[in-house]
Amino acid sequence: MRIAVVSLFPKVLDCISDIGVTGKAIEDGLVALDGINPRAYAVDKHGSVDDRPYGGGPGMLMRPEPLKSAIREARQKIKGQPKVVYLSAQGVKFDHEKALEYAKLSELILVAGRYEGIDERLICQEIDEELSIGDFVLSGGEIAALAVIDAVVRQIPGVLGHSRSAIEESFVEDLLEYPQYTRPECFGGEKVPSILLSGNHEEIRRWRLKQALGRTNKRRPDLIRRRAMSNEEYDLLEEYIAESL
Ligand code: 4H7
Repeated sequence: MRIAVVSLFPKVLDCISDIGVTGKAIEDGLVALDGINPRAYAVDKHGSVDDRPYGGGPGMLMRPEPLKSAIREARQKIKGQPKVVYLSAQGVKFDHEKALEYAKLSELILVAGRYEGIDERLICQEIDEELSIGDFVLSGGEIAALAVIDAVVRQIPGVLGHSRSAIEESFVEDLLEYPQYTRPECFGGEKVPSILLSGNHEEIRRWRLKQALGRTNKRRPDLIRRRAMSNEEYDLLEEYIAESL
């Protein structure tokens, strides 16, 4: 997969190209990541990339000409038929399903806005989808782009090892993760739940499923509601609720 990020601060890409799962995916040649800076395509002698909004009001907007040239350059650079995505709080919500959808693409361009955003005509002319990583405001689209790249790259076949892919499946099931423990057995006066030391794999599986159901029900009732539950799961959730009263 070839990914280009159009940003006034392409250096932020170092955060994911140098380390971890994303860094390894690039190293292994599964992902190519490029930053394109609109500053390089400024049309005036001062290199300005912002301007005042028509109609007045606070703040500045990104000038459309350098941004359009940068997106065109990104299209040239990564070739193929890229999906062009603009990160903004006005976008459709990014989630696991979207990550799977994007992971199937072979070319992706992410446009990170600064100032108060971009000219609406540029959105019409160049952007295929406006995408939001959540209901909050960021100072720029870069951090949203990084989050999307990280989540998408993990879903590209071959990026995660087999055992890690299996663990990943859990969110596909619409459940939050169960609590986890490592050594020492007693920490800050609290013991590891004894069932996890029992070696009884069937009981451990049931305990973990029960915890996952219980905390999903408590923290994300929206996820529980849209989920079909087996009889076992229904019983385990009932037990969890009864025990937490
Ligand atoms: C587009 C338009 C994404 C992008 C405006 C980006 C939240 C998300 C941005 C703006 C983003 C998200 C610029 C408006 C900075 C606010 C202070 C960049 N914020 N900004 N202003 N939820 N900000 O995905």
